[in-house]
Amino acid sequence: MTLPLVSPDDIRSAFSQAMSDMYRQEVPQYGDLLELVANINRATLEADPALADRLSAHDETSRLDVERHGAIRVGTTEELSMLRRVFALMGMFPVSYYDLSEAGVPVHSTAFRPIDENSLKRNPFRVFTSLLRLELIEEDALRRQAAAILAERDIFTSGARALVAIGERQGGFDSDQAERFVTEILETFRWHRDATVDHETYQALHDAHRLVADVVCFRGPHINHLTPRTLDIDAAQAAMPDYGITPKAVIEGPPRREWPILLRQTSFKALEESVRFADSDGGTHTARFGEIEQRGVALTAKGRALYDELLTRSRQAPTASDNLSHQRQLSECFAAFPDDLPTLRREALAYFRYRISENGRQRLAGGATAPASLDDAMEAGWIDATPITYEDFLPVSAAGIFQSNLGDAQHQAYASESNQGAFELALGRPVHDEFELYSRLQEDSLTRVRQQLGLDG
Ligand code: OOG
Ligand code: NI
Repeated sequence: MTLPLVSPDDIRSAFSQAMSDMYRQEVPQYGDLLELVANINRATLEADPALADRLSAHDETSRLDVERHGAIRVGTTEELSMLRRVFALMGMFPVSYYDLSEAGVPVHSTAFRPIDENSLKRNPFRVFTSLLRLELIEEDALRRQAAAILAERDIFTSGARALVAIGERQGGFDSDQAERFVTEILETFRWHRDATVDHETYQALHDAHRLVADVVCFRGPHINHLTPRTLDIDAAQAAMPDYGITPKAVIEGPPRREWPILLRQTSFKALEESVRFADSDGGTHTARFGEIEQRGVALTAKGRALYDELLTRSRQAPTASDNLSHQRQLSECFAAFPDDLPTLRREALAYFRYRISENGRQRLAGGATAPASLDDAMEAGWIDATPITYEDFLPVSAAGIFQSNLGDAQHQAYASESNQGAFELALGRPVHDEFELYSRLQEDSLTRVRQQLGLDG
């Protein structure tokens, strides 16, 4: 007899909760961050009933309470491809390629996340996953040494490896296996204060780049932050000191808008933690930090191009180091970006989810005939269009987050090409294109509306 299989959505939810519980134990400030964000979200929803209605009409209120993303950094192609298999069993798939080498960080990355509508609604847990680019370590001997150290470790427990094989063979897990899977996989993300190398080796790798030491010198890819989602990041940034947290200087990403776009992020400085080296020497290492994000509407390729252009323009002006002036500067540049839903939609700058409005539903029930085209139905109020939430990351912001947690030393851009091909080879499959995913969500919603209104293609 075979037991029924548990939904990958349930496994992802259980894993995300277990990770959060573990991280709260490891980094008590993370608990303060959760409390701050819960308080801000409650106050924001109370002060803005229209926002509260919109979120609950789309079942987004429940996902908000469990929503977070984490980040890890791995050292080898085998580690990356095994993670891909692990995440697939939780319904998480690699979306987008991010090249951070341009920003002086020797990694390239993807984000594992759910991709279909119901899974996103249930729990959109994401993990930003970076692969160290050893080839960017200049010194031959050090590069070879780093590779040799990495070759020695296994970041997965033998139980985890066995369960992945079982899960793939069965096409999922029964509930007992799912529970064990979560427990075993959690071990990969745990913090180890014992480094695998002596102090001198750590220092040499650290001197090459602090990130190299972080990836190479420990037993596993400790989760380095878990980020809750706030509905008002300006309020969160302002409240951080009240909770004993010092935020990074500026909020990354677009400025505050009537209709938030993409992703805005802030973080607090990495903790300096004591570690023990293999030669019993003691020292410190900074790896883990805190971050808060606010998510807005996903932009089309056209909208994204405009975002990138305006962001580049704002960065050409002398950059302000305090957040208020930075935000003022940004807002001035972003005045050129439309900030009302009809224009965002008409100019195809953002993605929308369409559905029959309450009004349309009543008219249908009353026997009225729907307008002959979608545009007419839209115009006549039969259809609601709501922004589709951005589920991904922004490379410039990610670079800013990496940097503010790598100490204040600025790193030169690496003179290397971005290398999506090599990344996908390491991963064992191509990454999904985020624009295709959003566009499919939009198209699917339109198809449903057309069917309901009896309009043809
Ligand atoms: C990842 C930094 C990127 C984000 O939210 O943009 C990131 C890392 O530090 O490993 O998490
Ligand atoms: Ni992050």
